[in-house]
Amino acid sequence: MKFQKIVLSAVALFTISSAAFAQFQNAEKAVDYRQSVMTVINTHFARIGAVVKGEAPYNKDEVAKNAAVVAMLSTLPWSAFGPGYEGGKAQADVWSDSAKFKAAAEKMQLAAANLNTAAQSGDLENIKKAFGATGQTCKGCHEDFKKK
Ligand code: ASC
Repeated sequence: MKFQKIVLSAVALFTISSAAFAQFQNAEKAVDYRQSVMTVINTHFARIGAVVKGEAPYNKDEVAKNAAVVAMLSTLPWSAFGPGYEGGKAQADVWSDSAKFKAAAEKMQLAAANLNTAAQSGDLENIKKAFGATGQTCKGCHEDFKKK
C-alpha cells in the first residue's frame, strides 16, 4: 500500500512537471507561435532595413524602438522548436542537429542585441553594419534549417 502510494505520487509529480515543461499544447501551436514571432520580427527588421537602404528617413527613436522589438523577440522562437514540435517549414535538421541549430539561434540573438545597442546609441553607420550582420544570421539559419 505504501509502495503504491509512492509510485502514484511519483507519477503525479512527473505528470505535473512534464506539463510545466511542455510549453505548447501541440506541434501545430508551436509552429503557429514561431511563425508568428518571426513574422513580427520581419516587420520590425524591415522597417530598420528601409532606413539602412535609404528608402526611409533616419529617425533615431523609431529605429531604436524597432531594434528593441527585434532584440526582445529574437529570444522567443526557440522554445517552439523543442522536441515534438517538428513541422511547418522547419527542416528535420533542427531536431537531428540541434547543437548546430542552437548555435545559429544564439548567433542571431547576439547579432540582434548588437543591433539594438547600435540603434540605442544612434550611430547610423554602426546601425548599418549591425543590420547587415543580423540579416546574415537570419539568412544563414534559413539556408541550413528552413525548407525551401
Ligand atoms: C528578414 C527575413 C529574413 C532575413 C533575411 C536577411 O526580414 O524575413 O529571412 O531578414 O532576408 O538577409
